[in-house]
Amino acid sequence: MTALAKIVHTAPEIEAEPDLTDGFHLVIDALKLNGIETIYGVPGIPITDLGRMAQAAGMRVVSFRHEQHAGNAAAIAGFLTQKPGICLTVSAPGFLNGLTALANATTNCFPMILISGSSEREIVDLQQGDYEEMDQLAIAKPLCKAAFRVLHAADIGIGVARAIRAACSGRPGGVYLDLPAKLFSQVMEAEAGQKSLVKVIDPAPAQRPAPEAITRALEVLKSARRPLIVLGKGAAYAQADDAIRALVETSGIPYVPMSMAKGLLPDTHPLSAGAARSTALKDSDVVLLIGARLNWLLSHGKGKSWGEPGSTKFIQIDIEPREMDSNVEIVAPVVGDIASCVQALLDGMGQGWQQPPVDWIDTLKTKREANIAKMAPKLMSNASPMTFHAALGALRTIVKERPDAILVNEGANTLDLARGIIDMYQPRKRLDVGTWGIMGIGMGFAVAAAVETGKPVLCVEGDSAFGFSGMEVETICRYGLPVCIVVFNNNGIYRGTDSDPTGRDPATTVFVKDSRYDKMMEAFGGDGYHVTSPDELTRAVNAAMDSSRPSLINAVIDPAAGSESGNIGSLNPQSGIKKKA
Ligand code: ADP
Ligand code: TPW
Ligand code: MG
Repeated sequence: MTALAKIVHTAPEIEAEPDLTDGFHLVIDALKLNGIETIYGVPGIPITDLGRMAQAAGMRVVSFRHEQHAGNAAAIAGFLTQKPGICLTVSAPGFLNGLTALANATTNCFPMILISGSSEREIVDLQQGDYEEMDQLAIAKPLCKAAFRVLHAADIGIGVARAIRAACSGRPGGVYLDLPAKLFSQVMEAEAGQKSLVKVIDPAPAQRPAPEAITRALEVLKSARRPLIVLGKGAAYAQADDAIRALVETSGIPYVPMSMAKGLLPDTHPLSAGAARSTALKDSDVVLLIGARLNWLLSHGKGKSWGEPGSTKFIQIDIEPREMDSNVEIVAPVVGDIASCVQALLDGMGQGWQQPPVDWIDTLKTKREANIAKMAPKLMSNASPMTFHAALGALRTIVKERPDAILVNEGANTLDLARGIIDMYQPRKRLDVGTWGIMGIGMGFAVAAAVETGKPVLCVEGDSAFGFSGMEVETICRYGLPVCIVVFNNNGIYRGTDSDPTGRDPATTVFVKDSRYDKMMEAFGGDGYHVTSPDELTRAVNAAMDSSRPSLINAVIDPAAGSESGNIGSLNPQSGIKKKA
């Protein structure tokens, strides 16, 4: 049989079959053609082979334990690299697990593509109960920037190209790409397949601001007595680091960084007003927003945080024209990409630029120094159990000594206090809960930060926050990533001291007392540490980071030290029913 088959196959009169390709290979080729080298996901029908083949084709495929964390990894990969991060999931439940991350990416303006396999259209549309049946495209649409479905292998190139362009151009965001199971096995001629692929040229084209917008902005800025620059995570994303630094230093205008913009200029920069934030916002008369929205994080640009109504004029640089006037009037909208807009402002300032009045700079400097001095003793406390401040004082020194490490941070007190206490020195080194204040980004962000940058990662996690993605310590161990997790273990959410008034159950905000999160890391072969003092914490973090091994430090924090909701307790509604005296 074998010999005959061979003869038949090699017989000259039989035409050689053309080389073939299929949906699986075309998806991989389309991503690779566009410089995408990493996929974050969870395997299963119908995308198991896609992951295998991508790995075989030299792509990095990072398999998670839950899609939400793979999605968060993809989202932050997008933020760090300006290329859309890819998350790959199975149909309905896997897709839904990834969707939270896609919506969060869109909310934060991170470019990301969620690629999900889906069930048979004919069955789904007639609601006949297919395996993991769901109209995924319809569900994704309102939650992301754009959503596409590809039905024919010949359209994969265009589908991927559209997804990339939608994710990266203008205001970046999350894109959903629906790939029905049948697509993957569709076959076509390899040559035609290659020709159908599209390399996206200039996925995020420069958008230069109108010259009159720049003139207007400079006029307003010149009129200021107490000007302020607010740098947001859009400014960090834009990778216009040198131009932004030059703008701050040439203009001599003090700046306040939003959380993920910390480090764009070092927090120790003389023009940093971060430690005098309240005074800076309240007393400024002209504010230049660069890649920061006037949302809740900036008190919507009005109210107590901003001084007398109408006393602050806003200039705003943003790529999204509809962002202008979203909360208050923007007297000088500058629509364009941050690199071009900042450069245009710098060019317009020219030689004769007048620095802001000295008394304004001095006011902020005095306030900053007073706030730093007030904080200093708390950071040095050796009390046992540790306070948040004492533990963060130790970590602040470590980050100063290791400025290229990436800091991932989530929790309530653990987040708000770390943001204020830990100075950052380099751009895009602080990754956190972003616009939604979402818990659960920790391990996904940590994995992608390590994979995309090759730098060491330090995660500072509330014990509740860590629990949202804690199972991914196995992923961190499996891939051997240089991630050091510090769990601030105060036995609960905000505090570990609540009790159920009826005495029946644990309070809703507390966890098992004195848990040993370090043992979770040891379970998968990583290193666990258990510390109760700032000195022990310092030694453990240094040892962990020197080893470059997956490590988890269980840092015991005083259960009574935290406050409800961290710094945003004012957003917590209180019962309208007054208690009887
Ligand atoms: P933060 O939370 O740090 O204040 P936001 O997420 O609210 O930051 O704002 C980021 C803003 O940056 C968004 O309005 C987004 O449109 C904008 N943005 C993102 N990338 C760019 C870019 N390259 N050029 C201009 N604006 C950008
Ligand atoms: C997806 C609500 C905000 S902060 C937090 C929760 C549950 C945890 C705070 O406890 P933690 O920090 O991490 O121990 P600490 O230091 O104050 O004790 N679900 C989601 N997102 C949010 N924001 C919540 C719930 C929340
Ligand atoms: Mg806690």
